[in-house]
Amino acid sequence: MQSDIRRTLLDMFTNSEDEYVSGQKISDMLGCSRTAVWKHIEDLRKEGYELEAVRKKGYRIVQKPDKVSENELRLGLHTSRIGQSIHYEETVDSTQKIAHRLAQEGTVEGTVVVAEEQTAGRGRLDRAWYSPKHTGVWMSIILRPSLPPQRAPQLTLMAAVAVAQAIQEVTAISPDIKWPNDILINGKKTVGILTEMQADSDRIHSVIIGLGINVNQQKEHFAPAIQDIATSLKLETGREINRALLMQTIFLKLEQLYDEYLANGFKLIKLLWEAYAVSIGKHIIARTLSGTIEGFAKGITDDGVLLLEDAHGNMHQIHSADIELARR
Ligand code: BTX
Repeated sequence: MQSDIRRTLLDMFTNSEDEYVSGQKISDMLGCSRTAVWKHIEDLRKEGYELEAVRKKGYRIVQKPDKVSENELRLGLHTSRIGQSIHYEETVDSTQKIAHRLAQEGTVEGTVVVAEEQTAGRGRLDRAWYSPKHTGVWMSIILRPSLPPQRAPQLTLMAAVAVAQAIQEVTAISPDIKWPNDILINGKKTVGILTEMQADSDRIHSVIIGLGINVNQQKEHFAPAIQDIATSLKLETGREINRALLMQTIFLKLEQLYDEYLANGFKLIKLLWEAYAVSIGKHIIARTLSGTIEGFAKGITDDGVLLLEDAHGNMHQIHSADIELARR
């Protein structure tokens, strides 16, 4: 099927929500015969869409295939920027790498790079991120805020809130956020966020938010080294989660928070972040590149920096670290 016909059809089904779309309407919109409409519907079925046809009413999509390609993400997408441009590949080394190149080439804000599998997914500090095929969401989102680079950490926290809200909406589980970028369920890592940017000394050109979300993995899908520290949404809910729906929900939450952030600053996002945070108001150990500090996590600053008070009452500002709860 031609991609513009597919796109018009999927948009039509999106705009009609759960209503049936009549064969006549489709044939008018596409400017083709009713027989051709039937053929296009059959093509969608072959791609894995489950379509219901009811006499005198028309067609309705009952289920879409569990892929995260552009078609599946377009059907039901309600954003105006984030996710409007999708770069999809079956297998990549790292979506961050492709996103960096697209950002350099001037791609539009809100462009999303997504893959079914990553062979060299990256975490922070060049750690590996396991991204097995068809089981998770491995994507990079490009934003272009006109801001000084010091404010970029706020965008990591914003992304964490958007993902936490989306998980809550789709699965009814309220996840925890561990500063700065882990999303945990029952103490196990479900999401990792890697924020990188292209900037000069006073202005951000683009921020690339890499999101790795464990969605439908079973325990044996995880490498032995992380089986005890990682979990997936399926393991926690006991049911398969539609990855495209989860992504669309993230796009919408992120766009709403980003608009709020650009209009009114970090205030509301900080409050929302604090409501999900498990690491604040507790004794923690922070491992930074320059050493380990133990103390009481007082909160985050307006810049998204972690404030840690040690046993001598000294206050430390932590910009980047791995943290864990101290046993006391
Ligand atoms: P991080 O450095 O906080 O976490 C990396 C650590 O997490 C690893 O050292 C390992 O212990 C553990 N880990 C690795 N894979 C998984 C997994 N699937 N689930 C749970 N724990 C795991 C977090 O870094 C940032 C990860 C961002 C990944 C996204 S995916 C899309 C984009 N492309 C890309 O290459 N990276 C980002």
